Amino acid sequence: MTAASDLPVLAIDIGGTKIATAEVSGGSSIANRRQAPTPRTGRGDDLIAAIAELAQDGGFGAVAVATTGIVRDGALTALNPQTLPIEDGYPLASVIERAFGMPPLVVNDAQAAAWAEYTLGAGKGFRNFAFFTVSTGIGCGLVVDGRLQSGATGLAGHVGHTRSEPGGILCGCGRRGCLETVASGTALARLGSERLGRKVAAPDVFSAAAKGNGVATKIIAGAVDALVNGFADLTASVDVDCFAIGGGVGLAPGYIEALRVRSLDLPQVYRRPIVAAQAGADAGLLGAAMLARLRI
Ligand code: BMX
Ligand code: ZN
Repeated sequence: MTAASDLPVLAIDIGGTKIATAEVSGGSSIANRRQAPTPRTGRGDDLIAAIAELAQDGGFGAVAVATTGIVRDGALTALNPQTLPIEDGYPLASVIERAFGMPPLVVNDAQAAAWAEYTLGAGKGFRNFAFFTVSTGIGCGLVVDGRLQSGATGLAGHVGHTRSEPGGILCGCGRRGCLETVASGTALARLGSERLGRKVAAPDVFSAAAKGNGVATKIIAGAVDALVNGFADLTASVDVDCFAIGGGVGLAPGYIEALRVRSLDLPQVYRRPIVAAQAGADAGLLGAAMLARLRI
């Protein structure tokens, strides 16, 4: 009989824009990666239906889920329902267990990606490490003194919801002026659409800036400034050794360089290396699979 630890892990990544599934073997080898748009209906069961379409069932040693939102005792709640609308406390772990026949490991997407980067990517060798995904929302996973932080309620690392702009717009989490309202892909699309006078998505703001559009350049500079100050706040809180950046916006050409340049304006005491995440779009899948393996 094959031991559970010899079989691949079915890894599932639920983001605000897309859902991915893959089989992860031997720690970091990915096969059968599939992807589909996230059903943004607000119904958790529609997420499960989309996952069931993507993933085979059977032949796995474990099931691992990385998801946007707060994970507490296997239940999922959106901190910002604009990033993923879902009913509060959706029992993700028990519904996945019913669908796939085994209790899954469920973890926040940025926390999972931070673990992957810390273990085998950009965070290797650091004791205090932060991974930021700048995508639909802004996620952050924190490793402090070698331990992944999730907190008693799953909230640890939600730096996207620290205040960036006093008196700024209302965030979906209920606070005003969160970093996510200024620097996420959603924020860039909103600010771009407001200020460029046409409906645009985040990549359009980057291409307009690349063509020399001053309004687009200013929007991106504002986001970069907000993020770099978020890094400084976090450095002041837990003395982060290194920041790794992922996500569709974070990995846009020139973005990390812009963060580095802006960070040079910070007082020396707050400056830390800013590097690209190495696992790219697979970090959430890999990190969740690794955490599930630790449990087998
Ligand atoms: C939001 C929050 C985080 C998440 C981050 C990045 C929700 C639904 N999500 O701040 O939990 O890590 O977005 O999410 O409240 P992504 O979907 O952009 O990867
Ligand atoms: Zn918020």
